[in-house]
Amino acid sequence: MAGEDGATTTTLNLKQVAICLDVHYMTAYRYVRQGRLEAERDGTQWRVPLAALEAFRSGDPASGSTDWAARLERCLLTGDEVAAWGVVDGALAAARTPQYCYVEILAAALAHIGARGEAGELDVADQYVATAVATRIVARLGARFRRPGRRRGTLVFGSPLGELHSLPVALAADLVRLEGFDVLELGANVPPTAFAAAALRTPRLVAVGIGITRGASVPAAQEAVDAVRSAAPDVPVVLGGQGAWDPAATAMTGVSSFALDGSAVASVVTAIAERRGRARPGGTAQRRSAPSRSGPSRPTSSTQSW
Ligand code: B12
Repeated sequence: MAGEDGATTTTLNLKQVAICLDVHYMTAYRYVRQGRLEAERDGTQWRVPLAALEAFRSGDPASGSTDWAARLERCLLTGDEVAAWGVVDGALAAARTPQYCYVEILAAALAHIGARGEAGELDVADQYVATAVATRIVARLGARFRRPGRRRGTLVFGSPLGELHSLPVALAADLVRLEGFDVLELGANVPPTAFAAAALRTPRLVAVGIGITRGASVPAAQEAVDAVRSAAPDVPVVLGGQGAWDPAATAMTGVSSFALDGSAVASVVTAIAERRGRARPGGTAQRRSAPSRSGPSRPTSSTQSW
């Protein structure tokens, strides 16, 4: 297609897109804001690649309405909260569950942003922009994880000193809330003493969950585990997050369960609660042995009786 200066152009502005699609300018704008039509920001303007317009016109599902994670990723990177929520809202309207939105859409989009950052395609500012929008999405979507009715006990969740990845713990906490548990969230960069104090003062405590996203956080996580163990020896400690995959995590002591991904979180916590429920009438639950692991270097999402 020829631009105003006669040169060949590979992108169109929204007015041109509206003409091509035979829709109002505002409709074309809405397609972009909803993430349905791929576009790049150029100063104050949106530019739509011709290939994206063709994909939109042909209804190609890979670039159209169903690739939620890719659409959300674009909105996260442009810092567009309204459009980002539009994608999540669209997924909910298409009968995707809140868990699906977290694990298959939001976490997938963030993982892809991380991979692109590692490949040098994005810079570190992109991660911060994406995080700011993702945090607001979690705040809005989080309400859907609250369940009325009988409570199954409380968990204390946080990330240890030096670990600044707070989003993964926030998502994990909501996934557990959906199962009828309450979660006291401490956030990120939490000192060992705060984990211990929270464990001591929380009624109906099921477990303490420590989240690490980097292998470098294993020593800090160990200090947190030790602090909880010495303050409240009977309380199970769950290690969760991507950092729990690190080989160094397999050498940690005092960890009763690992929850390595979003799909494991709820089942691991439920298994602990059920065991503790059974153990209570007969007295205090006792620690038995180290948690089971499988595979040469990676712990499985597993639980161990206490
Ligand atoms: C967003 C982000 C950031 C944000 C964090 C903001 C925040 N408030 O959380 C900022 C920009 C601050 C950041 C900083 C850094 N980051 Co960063 N970050 C990411 C990114 C893109 C997304 C993380 C995320 O939220 N994922 C989504 C969550 C939901 O998925 P998840 O982690 O798998 O969590 C699920 C399960 O693991 C489990 N779970 C998680 N936690 C817990 C806890 C418990 C108790 C339980 C039971 C379960 C559980 O349930 C979750 C729900 O499904 C990742 C990329 C990636 N692959 O994830 C990089 C990534 C984690 N960062 C990385 C790095 C290197 C850094 C920095 C060192 C440098 C940098 N790039 O800026 C610093 C370190 C800061 C520090 N000291 O901690 C690397 C880590 C590599 C490694 N293995 O060590 C990654 C993988 C990027 C990459 N590919 O290089 N980061």
